[in-house]
Amino acid sequence: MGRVRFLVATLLLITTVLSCTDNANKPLSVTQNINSNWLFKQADKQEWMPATVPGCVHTDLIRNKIIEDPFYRLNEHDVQWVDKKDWIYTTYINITAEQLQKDRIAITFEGLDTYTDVFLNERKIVSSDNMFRAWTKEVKKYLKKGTNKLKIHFYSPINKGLAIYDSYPYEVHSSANDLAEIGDVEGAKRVSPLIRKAQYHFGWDWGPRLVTSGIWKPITLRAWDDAKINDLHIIQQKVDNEEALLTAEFDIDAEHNSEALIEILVDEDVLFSNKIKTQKGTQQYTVDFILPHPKLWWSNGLGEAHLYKITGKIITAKGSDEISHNIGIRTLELLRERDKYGTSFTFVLNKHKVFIKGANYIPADIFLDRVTPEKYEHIISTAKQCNHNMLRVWGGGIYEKDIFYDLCDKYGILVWQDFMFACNMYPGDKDFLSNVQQEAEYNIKRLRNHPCLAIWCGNNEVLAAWKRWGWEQEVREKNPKAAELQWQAYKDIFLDILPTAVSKYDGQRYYWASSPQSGDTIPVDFNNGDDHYWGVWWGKEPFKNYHTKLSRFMSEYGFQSFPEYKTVKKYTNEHDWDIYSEVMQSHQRSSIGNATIELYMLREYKKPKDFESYLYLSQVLQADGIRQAMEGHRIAMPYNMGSLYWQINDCWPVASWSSSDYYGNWKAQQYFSKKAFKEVLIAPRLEGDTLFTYIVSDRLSSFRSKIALSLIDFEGNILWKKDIDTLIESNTSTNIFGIVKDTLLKNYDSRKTVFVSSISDDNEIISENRFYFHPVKELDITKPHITSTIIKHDSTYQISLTTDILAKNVYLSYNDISGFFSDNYFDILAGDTLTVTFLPDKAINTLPKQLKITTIYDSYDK
Ligand code: BMA
Repeated sequence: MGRVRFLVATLLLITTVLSCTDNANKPLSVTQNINSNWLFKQADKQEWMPATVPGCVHTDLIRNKIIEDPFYRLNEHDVQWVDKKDWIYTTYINITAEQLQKDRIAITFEGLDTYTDVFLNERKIVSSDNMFRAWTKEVKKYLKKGTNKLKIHFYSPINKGLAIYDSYPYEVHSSANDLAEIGDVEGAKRVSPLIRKAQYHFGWDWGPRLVTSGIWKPITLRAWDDAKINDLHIIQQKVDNEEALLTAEFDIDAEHNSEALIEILVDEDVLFSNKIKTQKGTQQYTVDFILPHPKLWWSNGLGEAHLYKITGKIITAKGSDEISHNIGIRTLELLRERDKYGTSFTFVLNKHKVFIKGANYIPADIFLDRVTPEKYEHIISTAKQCNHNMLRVWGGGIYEKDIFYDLCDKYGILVWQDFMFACNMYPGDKDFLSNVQQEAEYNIKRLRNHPCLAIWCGNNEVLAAWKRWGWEQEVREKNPKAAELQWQAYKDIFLDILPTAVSKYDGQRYYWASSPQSGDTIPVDFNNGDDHYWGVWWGKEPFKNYHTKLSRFMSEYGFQSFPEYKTVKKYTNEHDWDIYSEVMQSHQRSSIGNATIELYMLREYKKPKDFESYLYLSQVLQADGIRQAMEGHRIAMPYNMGSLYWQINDCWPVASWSSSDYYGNWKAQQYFSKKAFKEVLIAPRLEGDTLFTYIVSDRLSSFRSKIALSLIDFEGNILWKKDIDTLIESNTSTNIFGIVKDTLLKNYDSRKTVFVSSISDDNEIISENRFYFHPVKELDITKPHITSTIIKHDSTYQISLTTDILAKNVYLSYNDISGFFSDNYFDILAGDTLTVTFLPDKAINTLPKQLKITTIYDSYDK
């Protein structure tokens, strides 16, 4: 492999003979998608059926009516046989004489799930054993003009796993997330850690057990002449407002010792062009270039996420080849500096310390082929609308598809990227480690050009499980040697192979070995590193502990709720409408799930009167609890510099910690997150006997604000009032005002009053918040009379609501029309008018008269 470096002091617009010719726009390669005419069958049966590629066996079986929808009621349990079988997929590829005339032809399988042998015209070309890697094979010599047969034999992942399990020298320790019992696996053996396949497929505490097989990403056949760019890496050497000094690293595979031109284009303009000598084989060419006065890329809320399209191109005597990336010019580092508490954990973007607000993300479907571009768009634009600036791609899922990162680039959503390891120990044999090394190399190279990518993290909770959950001791007591080997494997993978790959292929990004941890091999100590705080939920601690159980960066915390009634109806029938029915319990995978929701619910609210009210109240409960966490984390800045709740989405319809359900419906928590994550937050909070009001500002600059505080009774009478004019400094959390609670409430009934706070900039309210002095069940809430007026406005409807007395957690819905309400689950104070926009999913001529309005009062047994 050769390496040539060009140094360009300034940007020159060079036109050369080669680039002027038609060659510049004549592609050297032809790419064919192998996605049509696929058939599949169970390996030991005769009948072929039509298949969809990319796809998976389960969705093909559903389409062919061999199995029923596994999400409906208990159907999941009836389809567990699928993963014990081998499956064969086949198609014919038509090859033309022109294709065969090309110098070279290669086939790429971007994702095979998981164990396969692939045959082209009955000759084996690939054997795969890792769904996270791509497999490329040069196949010119196997192809002929006309039809060519491609056949993929998928081996049962369970049978393959069992073979490894039985021959492995010790049992690799795993968590109960692997639902081997539901899977009816021989001896309930948990094989998931042994297989490089999405761990959530084997079950999780929010997911079904559906262990898929299939062609989950595209297959392409590429024929080319002369040269091909294998890879283009844009490295940002130095960035400031004056200029960005960039390096483009080309990895080029050339056919001949010859001459060619390489070019860099920025937003279609040629910025650099130079002749090179190609040598047969792979070579690296490195070009330094400057972008003057770059527009910087900012995360959501701080500015525009500006992207430059940067193209690297090679032009030869026969044509050209190119790769383009959307590049955001920015500096980004994780600042870990000593301070009086320990070590900071602060993301610094373009020299600005960013408070991270966002969520954990899991794969958006158990069947990955169902995650359409629209679904990605919906989730990531939800994150944007709700003022998130980061999503964590959690380690039990997949390295996401390119579109996920493209959308995060576009919407300014930073990505915390786990490597795909979660809640299990992992094998340490040579083959496994080499497989992991190649998986890391492939995915780092695939993702490293994305400006959204903020950090690589080795795993989810493996260190915590080993060191804090008692795994190490448990294993050591049974088999000290096995404990030693598993810890060695941990160190090999997470402290050697992965960080080495990150520094080699993506040297500018931070690597963090495990989430949570305080340092390599050091479990959480709260003053260093990140934390997953589960005292609320698992520990049954009260929500108010979110304000005191803090760390430097909260990368997980959460509370469950049920999805809305419409969603529940899709997977149940009316006999199931009890949270403890078999079906509802089966769509609840946390071992303490429904009972824990109920426990917390009865602390805060009165017993719901029926099933539908149960679902509604669970959402209000979750939303209000998690709101307290978000506010607590933000108030605690700069000690704490991040708040990622668990979890933004679901992979099937289920009771879970998600803020939006499987169908993308916003739960109450999604709406509450939008308010709690606003760039400026006002938050009243009781500390001891004093009610304080905090202002948190994420703004880049200071501003003059007007703060209005009042005590109001549920009939709308103002009992006490205070206005404050003050300057809010940029990027701060400030305690702006405090009053002793008993002084404030001296003459009033605390069960009938609410503390109301708002902050305005230029006479526009930018954040408002309420504080109630009791749990909701103790408030003196009576029946509100709410009047609504609805006005059509283009394709949306403006709904204005007023009430005679406090209406708590107003939930709007239509029985027969689905659509999106701009706000929901909100409180309306007596005398206030609140306007919400309704956008129906499909165009409608008239709205049904009956807008359904539910409040806390309606949900109780009277
Ligand atoms: C965290 C996650 C997941 C899990 C969630 C809820 O620990 O990393 O493993 O689903 O908690 O229990």
